[in-house]
Amino acid sequence: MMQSGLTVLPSVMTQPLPPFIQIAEHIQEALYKNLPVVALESAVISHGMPYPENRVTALMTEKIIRTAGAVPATIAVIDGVIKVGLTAGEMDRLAQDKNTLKLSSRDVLYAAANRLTGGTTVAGTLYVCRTVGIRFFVAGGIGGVNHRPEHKFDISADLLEMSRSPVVVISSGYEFPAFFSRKSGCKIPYHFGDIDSLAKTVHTYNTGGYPGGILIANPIPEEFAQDRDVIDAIIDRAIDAAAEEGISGKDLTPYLLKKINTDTEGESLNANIALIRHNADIGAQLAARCYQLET
Ligand code: PSU
Repeated sequence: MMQSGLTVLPSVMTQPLPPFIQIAEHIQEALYKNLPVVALESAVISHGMPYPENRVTALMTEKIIRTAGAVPATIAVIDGVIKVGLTAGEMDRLAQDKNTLKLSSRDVLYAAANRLTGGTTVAGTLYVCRTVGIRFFVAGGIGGVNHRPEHKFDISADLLEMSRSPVVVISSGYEFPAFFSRKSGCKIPYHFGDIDSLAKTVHTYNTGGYPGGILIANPIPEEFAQDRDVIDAIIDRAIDAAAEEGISGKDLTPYLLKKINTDTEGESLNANIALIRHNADIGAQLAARCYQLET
């Protein structure tokens, strides 16, 4: 994973960044001082939720991370500049402008080269985290393998990037916990009941030279969890509709989220907001605890 603990400064401090990557000053300072910085993706703002819930949730998520003792860093590409930390105006633009792009890892530098604007997916955000030395990252959901490969075999770049980025990702899953429901029927290799035991293990990976990332699958809070059979049937119908309309690739997840939200009469959006907030709280506490263990 990342090299060993405290003595290692993030790569941002040891090599100059190209001019098209800009880190907000307070985040640069936090990285320099080795304070816990937690990245946030922005495709969830541009493509994952409707306005104004997307904007409200993004701001609230940053606040939760601050309250839990870490520094939030929302990442996006604005007019060709890869921004680590957004201004309120930039956040507004991503939330409201319907023409922004959804940027996976392969797309981020294309957007930079061509002065485009877009929200970064988990994969796109991980690429930036790796480049600037951010080690913790909170997301709502990750991309996965299309439920039914017979329609169109589709594997999200999120999975590849997580395997090769030395970053701890806190999300409510795709498999294991299954995003809207707390269980998926798939087994998870390790289970942690509290932040301290999780932090000890993450710290050991961080200092032990592990070359890949760690995915922390944090189940959706009980009161917002959907009945698995009910939500699976709704998701199945949405996948069928997508296949009928010829929707695939990067358009699939936004299409499904929208359709599932309509079909659950807004309940899935409430669930999505609740789980992101919960992930932000757990992720920031974990980052803060891991940084304490390093000092
Ligand atoms: N799942 C959600 N909400 C989201 C996404 C996934 O519940 O907003 C977004 C994330 O940005 C994720 C991306 O990284 O979709 C995955 O898209 P794709 O499968 O096209 O890689």
